[in-house]
Amino acid sequence: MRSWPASSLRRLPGRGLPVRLHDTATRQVRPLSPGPLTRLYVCGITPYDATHLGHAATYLAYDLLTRQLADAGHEVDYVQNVTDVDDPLLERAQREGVDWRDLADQETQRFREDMVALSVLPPRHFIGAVESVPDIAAVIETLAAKGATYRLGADVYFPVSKAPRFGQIGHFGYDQMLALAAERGGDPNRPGKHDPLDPLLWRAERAGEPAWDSSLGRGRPGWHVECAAIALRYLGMPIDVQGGGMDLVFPHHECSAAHAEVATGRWPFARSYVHAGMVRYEGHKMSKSLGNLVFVSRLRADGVEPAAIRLSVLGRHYGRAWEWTGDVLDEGRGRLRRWREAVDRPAAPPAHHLLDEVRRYLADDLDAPAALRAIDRWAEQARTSGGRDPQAPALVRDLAWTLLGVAL
Ligand code: 5CA
Ligand code: ZN
Repeated sequence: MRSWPASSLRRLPGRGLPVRLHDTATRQVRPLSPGPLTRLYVCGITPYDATHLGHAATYLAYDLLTRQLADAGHEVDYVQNVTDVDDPLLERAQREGVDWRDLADQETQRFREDMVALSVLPPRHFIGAVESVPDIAAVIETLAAKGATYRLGADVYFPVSKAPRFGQIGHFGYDQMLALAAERGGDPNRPGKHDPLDPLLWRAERAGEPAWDSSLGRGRPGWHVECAAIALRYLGMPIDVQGGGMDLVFPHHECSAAHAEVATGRWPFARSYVHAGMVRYEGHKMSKSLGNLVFVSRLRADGVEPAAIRLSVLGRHYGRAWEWTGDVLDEGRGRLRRWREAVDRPAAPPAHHLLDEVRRYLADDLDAPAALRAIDRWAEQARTSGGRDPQAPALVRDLAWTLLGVAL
């Protein structure tokens, strides 16, 4: 699939610090220590509705990560998928009487436009499930050759008993895993499964559903093996970071990692599993299935500046859940206005120390709220006591753009 255009970064004096991130599997904030090339895989959208603020917050978290890695001198090989065939997309298309392909194309395009507006750096590879069907089928064949598949009717399942580390990413108890699988696209109650948690690898063709020919028979791929196959094909193992929202810890990331580890006979699939907190709205997780959504495109159409949306989101730590409200947006707008007033001055307080401080906070598990407060203090000082450094406004403009993606 086509990715979206990148906006260019500006060079900052000095260099960013090594990044530390919270890893769900070890439950620790740990150094990433990637090689010159950082391999990042982030789970992308299922394109049946427009980008909401929850999606935006998740992609902004990895955008922030990409910016810090680039500032620290790493090249980032970033892959993001698009689940352009799956149950919720097919159900929505059917309900609205549109072709599922048209719905997916249209919503994927809207997502690209929202990402460009929000200055989110593009993945190097933006890969759909449909274009990956042969790669996915190949991974399932490898699993079959290793005895790690079984048939239920014409469908193909993965026995979690073949994955020795299954459960070690999310650390959930068995009953919790059952409940989460039922809630998030699994079928624990289907009779005949070896273990209720076994995920579907290949769904044989059903009347009225899209299907592709493969050595497994005509059908379509399961969800978790989609991400395993795309990550293996475009990045290889181990990847440095597997990213996505907290709702993907189980079963999605647990199962993708299990597929990849059993297929390759190596582990870990990812050195770090990094998860963004859920954005809530009106008291519940913002979600397409609940319908309590605030769309990025709606805010933009209402005249809200993307930089204000970014600042609103970056004012919350990526790893924690938070609630979207009008106050959150007002805070982002107010901040943007105060920062712009400060950088519009001919001179301001020196900002080299501020750059160090912002780099330090962002390298420490992407602590954007602390970085924003540091810039607030500098802007407040500029307002109350002026300052005499004629280069400082340009430096703050550059650091806000390059490290935070905020155009001042
Ligand atoms: N296509 C799959 C991943 S392979 C999927 O989960 N698609 S999605 O459209 O439902 O979500 C896209 C991304 O946004 C995922 O990383 C998901 O974890 C994240 N996300 C969804 N809802 C929220 C929310 N309310 N807050 C934060 N992130 C969210
Ligand atoms: Zn995924």
